[in-house]
Amino acid sequence: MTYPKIPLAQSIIQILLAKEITNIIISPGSRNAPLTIGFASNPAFQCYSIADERSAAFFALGIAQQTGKPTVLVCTSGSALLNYYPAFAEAFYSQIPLIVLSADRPQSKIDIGDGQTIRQENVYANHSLYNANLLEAVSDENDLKINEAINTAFDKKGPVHINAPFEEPLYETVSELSVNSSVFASAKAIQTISTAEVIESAALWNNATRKLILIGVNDPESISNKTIEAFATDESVVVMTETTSNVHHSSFINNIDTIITPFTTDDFEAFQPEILITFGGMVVSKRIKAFLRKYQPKHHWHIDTLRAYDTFGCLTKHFEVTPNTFFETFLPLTHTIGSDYFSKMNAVKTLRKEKHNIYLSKIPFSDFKVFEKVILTLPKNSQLQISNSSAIRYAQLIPIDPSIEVYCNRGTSGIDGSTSTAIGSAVSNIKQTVFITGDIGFLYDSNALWNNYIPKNFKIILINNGGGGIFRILPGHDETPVFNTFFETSHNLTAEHLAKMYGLDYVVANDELSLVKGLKSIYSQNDKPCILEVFTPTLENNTILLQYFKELV
Ligand SMILES: Cc1ncc(C[n+]2csc(CCOP(=O)(O)OP(=O)(O)O)c2C)c(N)n1
Repeated sequence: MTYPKIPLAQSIIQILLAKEITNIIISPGSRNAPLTIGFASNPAFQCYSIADERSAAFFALGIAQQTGKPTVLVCTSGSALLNYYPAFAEAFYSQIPLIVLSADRPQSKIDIGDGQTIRQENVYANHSLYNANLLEAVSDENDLKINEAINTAFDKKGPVHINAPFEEPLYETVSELSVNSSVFASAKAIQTISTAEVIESAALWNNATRKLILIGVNDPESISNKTIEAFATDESVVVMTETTSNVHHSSFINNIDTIITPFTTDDFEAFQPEILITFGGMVVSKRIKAFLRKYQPKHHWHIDTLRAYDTFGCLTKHFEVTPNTFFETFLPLTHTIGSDYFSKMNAVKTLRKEKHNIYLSKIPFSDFKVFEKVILTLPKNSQLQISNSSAIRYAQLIPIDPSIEVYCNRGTSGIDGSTSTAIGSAVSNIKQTVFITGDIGFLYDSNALWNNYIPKNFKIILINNGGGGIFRILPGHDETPVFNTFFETSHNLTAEHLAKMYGLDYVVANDELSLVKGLKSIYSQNDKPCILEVFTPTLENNTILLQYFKELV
């Protein structure tokens, strides 16, 4: 076996291997040569070469999102590691484990005029769960820091930074290891739930006639069927699921905005919950957030092993266990209470469904129509990756087949890495992956296509509405040159040449007929990844969407 000669590089590689972390994304550089040589020479590691660090980091995020294990990013010194920051922040807020391994010069070479050096230590301090600032010589202290960083990424499900200084020569190798690194297990305590607290909460629950459960970003199949059924059969419980929650039941509300946007003050008052239980990550629906901030529940309990955000300004309890653990303890202590909370909301749901269908059957070709067609024709058991921002919002309005897993970078809601994340996820996932994106997000992250790993069955559905369509939907839209230039960033670009340059199939649709044909065509071939670019009418999309909310009553 070939190993880097530098002992510190050997230590890092050995400890990662001992902890079975094997997905390594390497961006080119010289300072990181000891790490690159070490990882690439060892068949135990699956190494990916991606030149653009911003894209590399989102690609790594996609892999970690699917595997649930930390993915390692390796880069050179200087500005390289700053380009990881968008994905690093996304990983922090989405609770996805990432390990950034940045090569550095020794501290004595920083800020003395040496080339390609910046202050790398603690550079992600605001969003990093652990910063291992290593010293050049191998030591127990270094080993401890490396172990701590990796254990933290696992236990706290988020990004960590290991900064490793290397002095030249960087490319020398040896055939025997010269270090014997120490590996420490995590000291993670098993989380338990206070029985007294659960009994107290169950008593409140049993007397409440209006209980709302709101589920944000969640891994597929993570909530037990028993819990789902218990919610579904309680007439005092309304469950609202976001598309990214990956939780399904026919009695749950999976189109929050469709239900509550037309609400009057009376409707909101009647819907105000006494108890709100939330679990899962970020919530997309702005309207539910605005509602719960204004009509606050008396009790808001969040269930998550790690974090609880006070999103609505009324958080009263954080149960630091998994939802399944919580409900397994909690539900046996509860009983039902007479209530019309569910039936009233269910009547609204039935009405909205009817109006939704009428509206969609009469609208012309537009973003909304395209989302309906695209979502309804997604292959069963596939994985859907969606970009920000109007894409995920449209997707929340259309029912998605429960066999389809849905993901979106909602940690920071950035448009800067959705394509790279989708490709990373597709690489480490055997399911058919479909990625729906807007044009600005797609063009922003076009370097996502610059790698050799895009699976042949990867499909991009690019909805090109000539700019940032979201800004036409948000309040503040005014058809002025300032709006077109600085908000919408209006353009006439297409993906045709990018598709050609990167060897992807390219199909165009610009009306309903060509869309249906295009969708059929992309799903019928799997010998090349492809882009279906759908052109929609810029000036009509927002009017059609905004009118929808008016016709739901
Ligand atoms: C990195 C980053 N920069 C800017 C934004 C603000 N932003 C949100 S959506 C959006 C435009 C997205 O346009 P497009 O991808 O075409 O999608 P559409 O809204 O048309 O569906 C922008 C610039 C962001 N979310 N992330």
